[in-house]
Amino acid sequence: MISRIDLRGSLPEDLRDVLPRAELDVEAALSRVRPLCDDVRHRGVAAVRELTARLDGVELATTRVPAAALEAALAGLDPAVRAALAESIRRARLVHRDQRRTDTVTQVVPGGTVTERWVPVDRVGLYVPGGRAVYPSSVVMNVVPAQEAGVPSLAVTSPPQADHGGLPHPTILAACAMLGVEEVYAVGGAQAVAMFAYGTEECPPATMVTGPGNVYVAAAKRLLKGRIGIDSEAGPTEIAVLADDTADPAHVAADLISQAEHDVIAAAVLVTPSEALAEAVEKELPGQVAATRHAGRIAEALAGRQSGIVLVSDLDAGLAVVDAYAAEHLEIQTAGAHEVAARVRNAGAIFIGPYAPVSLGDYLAGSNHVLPTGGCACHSSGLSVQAFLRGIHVVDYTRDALAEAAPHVYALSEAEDLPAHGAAVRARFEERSR
Ligand code: HSO
Ligand code: ZN
Repeated sequence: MISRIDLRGSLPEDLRDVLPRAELDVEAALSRVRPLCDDVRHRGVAAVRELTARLDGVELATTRVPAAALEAALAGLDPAVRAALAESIRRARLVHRDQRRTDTVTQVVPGGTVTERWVPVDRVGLYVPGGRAVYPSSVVMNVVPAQEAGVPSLAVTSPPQADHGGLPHPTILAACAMLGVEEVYAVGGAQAVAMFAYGTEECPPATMVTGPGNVYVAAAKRLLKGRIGIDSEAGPTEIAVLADDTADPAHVAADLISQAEHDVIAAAVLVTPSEALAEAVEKELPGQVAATRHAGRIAEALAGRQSGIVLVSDLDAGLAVVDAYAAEHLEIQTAGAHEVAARVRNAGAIFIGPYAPVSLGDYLAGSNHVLPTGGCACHSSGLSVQAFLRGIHVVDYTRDALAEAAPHVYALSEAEDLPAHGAAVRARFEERSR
């Protein structure tokens, strides 16, 4: 059901070559997505409508979801789901509010300051997947940081569902209503990213687009990056669990399964120095998988070459492995889990001990679940307020402070053979001969 990789003994030079990894061939999707984005660029909403009819099988009268549909979705929302979303929003707001930045003023010299001013982007388009992946929780995870960052204009888009009257899934609409998002579009796929990048008659262009999506959404983000800001190209979900003998194999198996549930290409990796735990988890998996609703795709994800149980000689080697893997989600289920977690360098999010499963983070921990995948956690972070802010340096120098810096500017401008740079400063101090 899940393969084993035995790395006991010395670890290979480049660990990343031997570790399982989910792959998403974004390059291959680029050629399919390019003409589609061009079409939206040139023909605007007419192209979006045609593509939606062709790819989603929905004829849109208008791409914008009417306010009445948002209200109706909220009215029809299961009260338990409504309560859960309300609590999810409340906790996420607590965490993301604390991420706000205050401007810092640095006095560099007397009369010379540099202020870092944090300014939210003007307008954000948030992509929420549809189809099989109807995740109102992702609406929360995208909208809350943008709102807490103070983004003044915010639109959500999600693919129209033929079996929901050509609107996005009602739970998505209800989540938007709960978050106070009034501007919602029934557009999915690459055409949604193009709609935000170029704007249409019905949707003003956005400065930035965020949110996970399928390979076509990722390809469109890659293609249009620059024209529009992006968060990241979200790849398939990943969980890594670093565990020892103290971990409960039933919990470890359940957590691996929980993320394998997302997709046949989702990745579930257990890293352990304990052969006994590896065996116990292998024994747990078949029964637990069989008992769950999406057994088919979970079994495929676990058996795929992106998943596996990695045996290591000790916890230090385990830490080296999880750092090289740089998982989107990393659980630490070991003795002294806090100390072990503190040593981790690369992960999108870390879940400590037996009572912090990834699915808590997916919904209700307060942390964000839009996290770097595919090993990007070694250089990127998950979605946060910071993702929607720009730090603008504001330079303020008096005449005296500039005079004091001038000789150094002259020296560097000469060294770089850019004399006009020096001249721009010198001009402030020369008598004008006119
Ligand atoms: N685990 C997914 C997020 C999610 N889980 C949404 C359930 N719903 C990627 O972090
Ligand atoms: Zn999940």
